[in-house]
Amino acid sequence: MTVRILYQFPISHYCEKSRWQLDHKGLDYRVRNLLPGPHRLRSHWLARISTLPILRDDKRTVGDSTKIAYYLEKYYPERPLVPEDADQRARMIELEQQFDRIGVHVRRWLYGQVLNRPEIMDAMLDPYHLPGPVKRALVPLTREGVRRLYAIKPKAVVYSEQRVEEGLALVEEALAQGGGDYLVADRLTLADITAASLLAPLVTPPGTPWDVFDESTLSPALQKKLNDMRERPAGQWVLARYRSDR
Ligand SMILES: N[C@@H](CCC(=O)N[C@@H](CS)C(=O)NCC(=O)O)C(=O)O
Repeated sequence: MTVRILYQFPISHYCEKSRWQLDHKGLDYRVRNLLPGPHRLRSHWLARISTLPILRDDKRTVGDSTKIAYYLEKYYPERPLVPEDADQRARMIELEQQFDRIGVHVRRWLYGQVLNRPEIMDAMLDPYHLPGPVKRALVPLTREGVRRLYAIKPKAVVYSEQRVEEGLALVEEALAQGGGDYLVADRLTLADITAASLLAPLVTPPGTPWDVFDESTLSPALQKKLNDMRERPAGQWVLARYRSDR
């Protein structure tokens, strides 16, 4: 039997991208949640990188959600996510790369708004069922680690907000060009999974790891911003993809 393990952080939208693809293909896998920070020992040992997701597929190990994506398409071609048509394929590859870059800005902008909220640290640390004193000791370390690692600084957060806007606009342009439910073809592709999973933390589809806030407790300005994102066509599209394809 093939041993297939996805090393991940449950809250990571890049890990969600790989989970979605594995689920779409109906491949059996187990997830192994690594503790943020110490995860680097394992990730370097497994794939010589510091980020998750990393997929172990029997004897092969692949790190990075995009590399995992093309690896899975190559070795598990059933329910393909790469179009056969050459023009559509080229467009899909381009969009996948663009949304992959936007994912960094989604993360920075959102952490810029909510990193101090306890729900974020709960979502990051609760999967590990740590004893209370250990969790309490890790909360400030993890929060400051995230702040440093992802450059959660006022200027950078403002810049990321613009890039998030561009990401949402890109979904709307692609949909207007194609005229259907999907970004490049008349069915789900890797571009859709990448865009929907990397934008999902903005619109928190029900049941996803980002659905952790009682939004009425957020500032009125942030509530309005999140509502606007959810209501515009790109936000509605992400929610529709979660309802129909996830
Ligand atoms: N390009 C990478 C990005 C993955 C990524 O940024 N993962 C974050 C979590 S969202 C991570 O592992 N951060 C921990 C670190 O950098 O130490 C991919 O697509 O897999």
